[in-house]
Amino acid sequence: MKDFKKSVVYQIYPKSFNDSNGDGLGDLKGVTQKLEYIKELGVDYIWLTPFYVSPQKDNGYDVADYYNIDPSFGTMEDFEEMVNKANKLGIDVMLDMVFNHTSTEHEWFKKALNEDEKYKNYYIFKKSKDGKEPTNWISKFGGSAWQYVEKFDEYYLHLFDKTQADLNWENESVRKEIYDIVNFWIGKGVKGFRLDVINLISKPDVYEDDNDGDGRRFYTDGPRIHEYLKKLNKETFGKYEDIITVGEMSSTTVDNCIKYSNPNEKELSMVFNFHHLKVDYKDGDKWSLMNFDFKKLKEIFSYWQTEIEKGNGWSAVFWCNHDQPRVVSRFGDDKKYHKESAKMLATCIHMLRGTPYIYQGEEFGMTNAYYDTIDKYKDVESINYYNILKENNVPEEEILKILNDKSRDNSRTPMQWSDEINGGFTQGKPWISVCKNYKSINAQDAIKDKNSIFYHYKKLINLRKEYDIIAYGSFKMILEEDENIFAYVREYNHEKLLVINNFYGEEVDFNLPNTIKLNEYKSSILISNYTDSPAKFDKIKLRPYESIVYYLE
Ligand code: TEU
Repeated sequence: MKDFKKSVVYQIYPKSFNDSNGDGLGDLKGVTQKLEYIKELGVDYIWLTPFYVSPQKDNGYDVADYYNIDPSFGTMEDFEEMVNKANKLGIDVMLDMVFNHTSTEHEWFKKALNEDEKYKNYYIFKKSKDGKEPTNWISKFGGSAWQYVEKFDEYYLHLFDKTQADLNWENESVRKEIYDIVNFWIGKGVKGFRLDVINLISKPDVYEDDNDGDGRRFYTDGPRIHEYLKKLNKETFGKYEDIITVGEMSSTTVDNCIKYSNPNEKELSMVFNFHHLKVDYKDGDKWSLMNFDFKKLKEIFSYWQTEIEKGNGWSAVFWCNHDQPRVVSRFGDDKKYHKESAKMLATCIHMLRGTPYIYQGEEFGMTNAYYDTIDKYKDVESINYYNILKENNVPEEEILKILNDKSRDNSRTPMQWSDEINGGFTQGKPWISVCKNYKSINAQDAIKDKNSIFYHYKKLINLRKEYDIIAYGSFKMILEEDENIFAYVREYNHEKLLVINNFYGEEVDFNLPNTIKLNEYKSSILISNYTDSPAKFDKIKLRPYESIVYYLE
């Protein structure tokens, strides 16, 4: 059985991964064709973002039928073939489950609109208040979180797009439907679940205005969340020893995170939190331009690593996913130090305490999209915010700059397989434009070059299998105040790891603090992004983005 602490997960966004039939959209057969490539990297699981029947208003996070495959992605046979082949290669499949909301095209919602009381009670309909929305809550994609339905003279809640209606988890029938869905997919041989925005499912008893924010404090880690997760666990995946789960918990707290992931609580295996990915939000606003706050990044990592460890919880560790800009463009240098910075960032995240997640293309340093016109963007959130910023009279040029940095489409450009047309993603017209740098940044070149980012990731994945300390060691940050270096020590039994990362494109001196006594240890370099990093570590002149891991025993 796989130990999730020693495992690495590879995330696939099927729509942008590989198109097998030339319609411009990636599909499941396309995934199957590339499984050998994934196997070469050495990961244990693939997580696929939603491919269920969906009108695709939010690229599949608006599910209209949880039991069937959207025809644009293929058929159930294609799915089964993919799982079989993956399993033969030793890779397990993790699915993405969207249970906070359904598409308004889901049969349940259609029945609700048809005045079927049973199904109306699957969703959250409320009367208006003083001729206005029931509360002043804001949707995550901009605008009110309530949509008016004239027929009922009521509003329904949608924390995301207005075509994504929130489910009423208070209703036991809804919960039962969800158990059935999860059990159905377990029956198909699925070994993992990523639960979309799962800490938003428990809504408050009373709906009131939020005078200090957008309403999230009322429903994030809501009143019955732990009860719901315990029940879900018991009725579904908790019955099996070999199924892993990860909850997407955007703004959760450390205490809740521990509860979600401490094995005694029987909720989930681990949690994604996003606090470290908000260090370039000016005053908390994603749609702003700001250089990332490095010290804050270090502080957040250190705090979460230490607290989760104390509480015996477990984290998913990651830089990238389908909602985030590309890490090498965001926290590295995707031009002058493309290789060095991509490798440094990889080492930095893989050496933390937690299960690493790699997002397609990250393993060879795919960059942001750098689209220069608004019509290239496809993402509902990006388009909504483009309009909102326009209404606020922000100049077009600045909006495009903001989107260049922040849009979710930065990670959704087609996978760059080769230097062929469309980066080898499709023979047809891709649903979203390919990033222009595919001729120099692609999987084929990375595979050929033994010194590539790809092989650095491969090595990191192998090291985790070989060295227990990477999975189980404790974490302690050193040089807290340093403005260029993020360094930390991991410790397990008699072993230690000293991890040193220069986060900038300039040379910087590393001086091991006197308080850390490492003299009596025998040391060797486990991994580095320069071929000639020094064997001695008490004083080092670190080169741009240099990253070294010393193993001490
Ligand atoms: O995302 C949840 C979420 O809140 C974000 O990461 C969101 O994309 C970001 O805050 C916007 O700034 C999940 C999915 O990963 C995302 O793709 C879906 O759009 C969303 O849920 C709704 O299902």
